[in-house]
Amino acid sequence: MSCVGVEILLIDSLLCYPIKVVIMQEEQTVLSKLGEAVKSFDEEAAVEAAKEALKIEMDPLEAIEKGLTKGMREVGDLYERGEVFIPHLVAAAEAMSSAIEVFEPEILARKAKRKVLGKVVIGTVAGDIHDIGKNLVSCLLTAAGFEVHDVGKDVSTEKFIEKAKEVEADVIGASTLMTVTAPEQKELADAIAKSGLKAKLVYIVGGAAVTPQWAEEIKAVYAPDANSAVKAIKGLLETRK
Ligand code: B1M
Repeated sequence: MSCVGVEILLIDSLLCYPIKVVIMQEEQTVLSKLGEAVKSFDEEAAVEAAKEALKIEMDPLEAIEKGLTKGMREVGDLYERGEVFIPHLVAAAEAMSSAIEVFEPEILARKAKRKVLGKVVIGTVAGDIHDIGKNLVSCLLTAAGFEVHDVGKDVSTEKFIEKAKEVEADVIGASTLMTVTAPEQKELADAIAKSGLKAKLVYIVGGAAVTPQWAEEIKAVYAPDANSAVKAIKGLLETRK
């Protein structure tokens, strides 16, 4: 590269550096607003902060993970320490869900237009009504090009199997956030084994109560978050063709 070229590059990066810093500061402010809105159970503020995030063209997933989810984890910790109670959890969940609704169209707009990558049946296991994380996984899978059949929360093993047979699923995904309901994932694993469903079917589990060890024990695939769930499913379906 000529000296003039190097000079232009240098000037360019010197000029861009302050702009990048300003953008990062803006993003940090919005992330704090998202987290604070969830922690203060403020649905309106959460929606406003989500709209602000979109306005400054933040990655919606980053905003959800580093803003909303971070705030929700802190609320969960306060609940565990007896500093907030169920109505607070409900209000925090409502704030988070409403903000996610603002992000969803943007996430889905990024959907690649190509043939369906596979059919996924997903739900939260019987006895468990936590569905924010599961909804996020559903949304990302849809955006990635999967045909998603979301059977909802508190779903019996029979309903998972019935739906998977009906749609000829390639994947069953089960979410759970509570240790008391984690055994439902094992029940589902056993039912899948006996069901006569596709031999190459991928069974994937996730949720705050799930560990890689538990997934291994029940012979399921583990994903710690929505993004890795999409990556794992894509990779496995590709290799199992
Ligand atoms: Co409850 N709750 N809650 N709760 N709640 C937890 C889970 C808890 C850890 C709180 C605590 O004690 N610290 C605790 C469980 C303890 C345990 O078993 N270890 C708990 C409890 C005890 C309860 C009740 C029993 C309380 C009561 O009534 N006494 C009750 C349960 C009722 C029932 O289900 N039968 C209850 C109720 C509720 C609300 C209804 C008030 C509300 C849920 C609202 C809703 O979901 N619509 C609620 C909330 C909000 C929480 C916390 C605070 C936050 C959960 C959340 O939405 N996180 C939670 C504390 C915590 O998790 N630290 C807590 C944000 C979400 C994005 O994360 O769902 O983990 P998460 O999803 C992640 C990953 O896990 C992953 O991807 C997502 C991120 O990308 N993932 C998957 C999730 N599913 C996946 C599936 C996959 C792959 C990845 O493949 C299929």
